[in-house]
Amino acid sequence: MSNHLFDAIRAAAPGNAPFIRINGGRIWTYDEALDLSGRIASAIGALGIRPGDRVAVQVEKSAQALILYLACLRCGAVYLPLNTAYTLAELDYFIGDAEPRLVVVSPAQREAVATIAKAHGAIVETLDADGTGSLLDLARDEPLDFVDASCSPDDLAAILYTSGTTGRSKGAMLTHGNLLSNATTLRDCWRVSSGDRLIHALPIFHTHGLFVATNVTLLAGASMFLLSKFDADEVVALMPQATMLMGVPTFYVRLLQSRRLDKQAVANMRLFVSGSAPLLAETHVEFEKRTGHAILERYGMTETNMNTSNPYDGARIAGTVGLPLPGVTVRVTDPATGAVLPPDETGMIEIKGPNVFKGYWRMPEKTAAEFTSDGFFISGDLGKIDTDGYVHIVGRSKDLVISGGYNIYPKEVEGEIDQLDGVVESAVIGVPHPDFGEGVTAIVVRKPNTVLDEGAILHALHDRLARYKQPKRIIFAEDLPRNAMGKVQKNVLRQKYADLYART
Ligand code: MCA
Ligand code: AMP
Repeated sequence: MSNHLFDAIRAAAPGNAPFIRINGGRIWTYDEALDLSGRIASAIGALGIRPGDRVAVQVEKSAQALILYLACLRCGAVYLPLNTAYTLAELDYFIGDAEPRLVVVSPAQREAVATIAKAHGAIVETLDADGTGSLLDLARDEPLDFVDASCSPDDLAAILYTSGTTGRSKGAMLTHGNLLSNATTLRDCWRVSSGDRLIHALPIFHTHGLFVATNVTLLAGASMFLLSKFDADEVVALMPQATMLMGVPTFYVRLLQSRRLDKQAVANMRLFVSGSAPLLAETHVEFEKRTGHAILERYGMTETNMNTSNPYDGARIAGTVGLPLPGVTVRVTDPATGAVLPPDETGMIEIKGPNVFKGYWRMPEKTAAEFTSDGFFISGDLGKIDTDGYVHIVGRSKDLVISGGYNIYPKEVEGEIDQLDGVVESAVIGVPHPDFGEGVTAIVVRKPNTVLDEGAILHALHDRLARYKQPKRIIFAEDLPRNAMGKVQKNVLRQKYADLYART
């Protein structure tokens, strides 16, 4: 019996060497982490979870939470991580759509989530930020000799929900083969080895923190400092003991605001990686000036894992996302005709390779619509490939805001605002924000004589939308600009409010 991804993780695990270092706390060796993953896998099996069943997990970041991910791989369950910022209303959708057999939440959430879970036929267990909880209680008495489920490259390892451009969020189905091939490629391209120590300050419910950071560390037998969240001072203080950092652009913007960041602080660091949102060229340039390190920018998506990366050796060019990864084909096509465009011409970025997902969970039509007839995934990102082969992202054809590395789907926010009494309509846009890259902003048209203000709208959204999706500003307007077809011209609004969050 072989388990495609976990066998590779096990083979790379350097026994008694450290895997997870909790800052100021305990060290988990590989042996300890793998032992506990076996016990949790056993406990999950005893709860009746079978290969292919979904296990939804909305828990704070901890070593045990990462070990739970490994446990799911080992028992062939499909791991479904959920942002801790999601409200109960959002959770209800994910649980209803994915139909997990087991939902793991923090003890404080148990009662509230149990009602939702029960309605969808799922059981609930708990895991707290300190690693305690009912799931770990069950795992404690399980034997160590867990037999891993057999999983082929095509079997599902995880479902990650991604903001949909039409309708609700879609579950991207990632296979063992997708995850193993991409992490192996990144490990090799970025020369990650057992001597590396990664500063892990990303959340573990998205591709970046879960697959890029964690799988690459595991497949290199390296170790990581697991931080509960990003804090610039804490990260700078750790650098002398670490060798790598992976982050979203907001990390680098905030690091540059720390006076402690200088050449001496980074003397032991080997690599700084950025992704999930565009890194401003000025951040790249300023970071290099201050530290001597050129940030390595790469480009990925939930559906595809990583597609391109600036080179480890060779020019890391500011404002580009680098070259297609080995085994991944990237092309740019004319959005109207589908014809492949020559270098330097801008069009739709399309991707093909072992990294590309299996499809959207229970949405065969949506899946088919996102692929070309020759099997390329249509990214929704607009870009070009220059004559040196570097990919440049110049915009998005999908209506999406990326704030601090989190994606926000404007339609979802507009839908919530439009439901409110006194609202005629709304348009949600992203405009430049000095910290988050883009700031979610709502332009709202009110009915005449309505006393609806910014505070009332934000209050109404509080229990409906995760905090990061809520507009940073709400602007009231008489009407929305429309083109001849009646479509709201968001580009006009983006231009009009471009300086809304400008540094003063
Ligand atoms: C927190 N807030 C945010 C965000 N994060 N608002 C907008 N956008 C955000 N990203 C809210 C908080 O709830 C808080 O609200 C207020 O903003 C200020 O919080 P602050 O303390 O500044 O935030 P933080 O806790 O420091 O978090 C900022 C962060 C964090 C460190 C940038 O958002 C983060 O870790 N982002 C990484 C996301 C990520 O991993 N993306 C990868 C997705 P209030 O105080 O009013 O309650 S994977 C992906 O995109 C693809 C596949 C790829 O290529 O990697
Ligand atoms: P997600 O929905 O989390 O999968 O986000 C994927 C999207 O993030 C991509 O389609 C891009 O629009 C964006 N993205 C990821 N990495 C980069 C990058 N390095 N530069 C610009 N955009 C990026």
